[in-house]
Amino acid sequence: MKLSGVELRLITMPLVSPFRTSFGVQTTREILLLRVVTDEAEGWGECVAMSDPLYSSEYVNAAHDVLTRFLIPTLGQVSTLDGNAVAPALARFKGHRMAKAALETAVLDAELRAQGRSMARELGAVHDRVPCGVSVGIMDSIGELLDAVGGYLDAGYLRIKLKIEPGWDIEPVRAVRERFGDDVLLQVDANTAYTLADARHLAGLDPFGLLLIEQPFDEEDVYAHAELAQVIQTPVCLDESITSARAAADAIRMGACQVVNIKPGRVGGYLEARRIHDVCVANGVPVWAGGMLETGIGRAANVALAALPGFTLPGDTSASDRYYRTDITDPFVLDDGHLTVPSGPGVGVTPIPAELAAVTSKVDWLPR
Ligand code: OSB
Ligand code: MG
Repeated sequence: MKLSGVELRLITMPLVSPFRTSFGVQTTREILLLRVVTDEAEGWGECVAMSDPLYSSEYVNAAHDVLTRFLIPTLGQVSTLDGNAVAPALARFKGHRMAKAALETAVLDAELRAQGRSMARELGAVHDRVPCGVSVGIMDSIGELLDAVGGYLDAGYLRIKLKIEPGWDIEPVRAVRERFGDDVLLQVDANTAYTLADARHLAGLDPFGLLLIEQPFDEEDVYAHAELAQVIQTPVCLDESITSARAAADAIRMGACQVVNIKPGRVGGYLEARRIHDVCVANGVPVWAGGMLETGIGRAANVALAALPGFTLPGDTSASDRYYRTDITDPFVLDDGHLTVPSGPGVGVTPIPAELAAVTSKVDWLPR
């Protein structure tokens, strides 16, 4: 393919309810969407960077800047463009994986649409639907948490993930177990809120039969997770620390993770995400699909990835209405706790022009 240009579009979507994690509270989601135009087809990519650099060092305006000044102009120099050509072309620019992932995904989507192939088939999906979990934010009270969890279980979600932080950890887990029983698939996510000095405290989660504890320590503190794994029974899962297939291989070898959360944005794209899946499968490490409050565009690709054989745990692949009253694509709707893997060309969904226009704050067109 030949690149004609890239449209960068900033949208702001209100959340159905505030989402609180150990790093902050969100009431709206600001998102950078890319539309890559080539001589053969168009493709969409959703950048998962958030407004502020609190989950990772990336943030929306930085992604916009690096794409505009470096990544897109460099891609314009690639003579035969396809999904596989993107990462090598951009490799000399350090970091900015979320920005790179969005661009690679949009190019891959264009390539697949031109060929009439689906992202699921391209990645190696083996299921036509995937089981879904939900990420439940930190609440003001245990009562409010139990109402929220009860609502999600009634909606059919097959796994509950509780966000935790110091002061909101053992008691909410105990309360959910007491109210909903030991059969609920339950896990926790600390988003780096603890240090190794909290190891004894975190061992207090052991009696509750959790599937895993996700990223208790700093992104760069990989070895501390290996030490934690020696003193707690709950399996340790990494999210923020896994920035590449190489990082995953190292963490596994170190004993720092018994489970891996795979988020394509965090690792530079779906092709690297698939390599992480392959590394984990080769090491007998189960994986699951994380999420970043995606619109239908990003969600569609995540659901395709989650249909690979190594994704043996339900992911954060929730329905659209977990976060958004109105999605910019046809909404993903839970069916018996599952989402259907899109089978159309590319990611299989396209923004609805009117819905997209309603949430757009800025559009930039970068010709090749
Ligand atoms: O750590 O998985 C995380 C959302 C934003 C940033 C980080 C995380 C999350 C979630 C929600 O837990 C995932 C989702 O439902 O999209
Ligand atoms: Mg996480």
